[in-house]
Amino acid sequence: MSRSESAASPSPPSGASGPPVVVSTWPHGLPANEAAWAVLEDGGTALDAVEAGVAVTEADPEARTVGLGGYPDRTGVVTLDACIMDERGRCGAVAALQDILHPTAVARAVMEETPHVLLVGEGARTFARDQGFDTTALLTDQSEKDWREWRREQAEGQTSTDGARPEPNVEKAAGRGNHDTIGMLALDADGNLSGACTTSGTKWKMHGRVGDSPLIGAGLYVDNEVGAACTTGWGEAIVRVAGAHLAVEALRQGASPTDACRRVVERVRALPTDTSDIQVGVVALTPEGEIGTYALRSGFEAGRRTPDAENHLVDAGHLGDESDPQS
Ligand code: SD4
Repeated sequence: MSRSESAASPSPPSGASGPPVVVSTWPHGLPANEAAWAVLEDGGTALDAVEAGVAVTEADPEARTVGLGGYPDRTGVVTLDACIMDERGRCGAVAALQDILHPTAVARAVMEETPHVLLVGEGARTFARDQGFDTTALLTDQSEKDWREWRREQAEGQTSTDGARPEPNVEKAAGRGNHDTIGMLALDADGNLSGACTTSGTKWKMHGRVGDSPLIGAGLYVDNEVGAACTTGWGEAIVRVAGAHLAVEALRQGASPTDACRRVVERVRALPTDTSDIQVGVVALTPEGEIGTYALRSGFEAGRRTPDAENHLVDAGHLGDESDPQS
């Protein structure tokens, strides 16, 4: 038995409840789920539900790596990544987008109004403005203060630019920290799946850096026949295993949603790079309404709302790691 198998935590129950269902990453997913649930309960589509859900987090200045109030990059600029995908395999995304409060809505406009999938940087911003999106100053006083503090520590040699690499885990008690990306998956009453993923990325990232979150197949993938998956955590690792697509393909091969998510983090663990100081979390949802979630290490939770269960957090199973004090 391998070290990770012997130390792995048990898989949490994820039973199918039937539609509608909404599931999302981290504790801040709970208020986002409520907004998505209101759409689903009203007979709305999964696509509308995920857009409405993640918009709550995008507008929340306390969610420190999503939208308004997100940590800036190392030049002090907040840049946002987001994507959305529906039951027909349609998808849209934006990356390194500045000054727009709801990047997921812009991603949806890319999907619906252009022949493209991904717009980046100034092109994405111009497109958003052309589509009627207002500009918003995304750098809050708190984020600017934190950035100035980080720069001061840099100048004093207390941290290196490796500060752009995330701490291993969330500030679990507060549910806030360096891993606040929201990925959301929904199943509507018609049995259709959609998903969205939105983030300001890792804090103090290089200007122009794009993570997994806006990349279809890495941060999000939806296949109405077999299921949907979204990811959170250190994007460079998730991109390298095409995390969300990997989970969906595992579902296609007959894996349970929990096992499908576990396969992703096992592949991350097997990367030929040091993964001892990163976190990766994965969530999957099937057309039957069964959810699964798994993480590289402890501390990852998913918010889940079903017809049978009020909005609640599900503790993800995780691979064991004796070097991780929190595992
Ligand atoms: C990124 N995956 O930009 C995002 C960050 C994240 O929870 O998910 N944090 O790499």
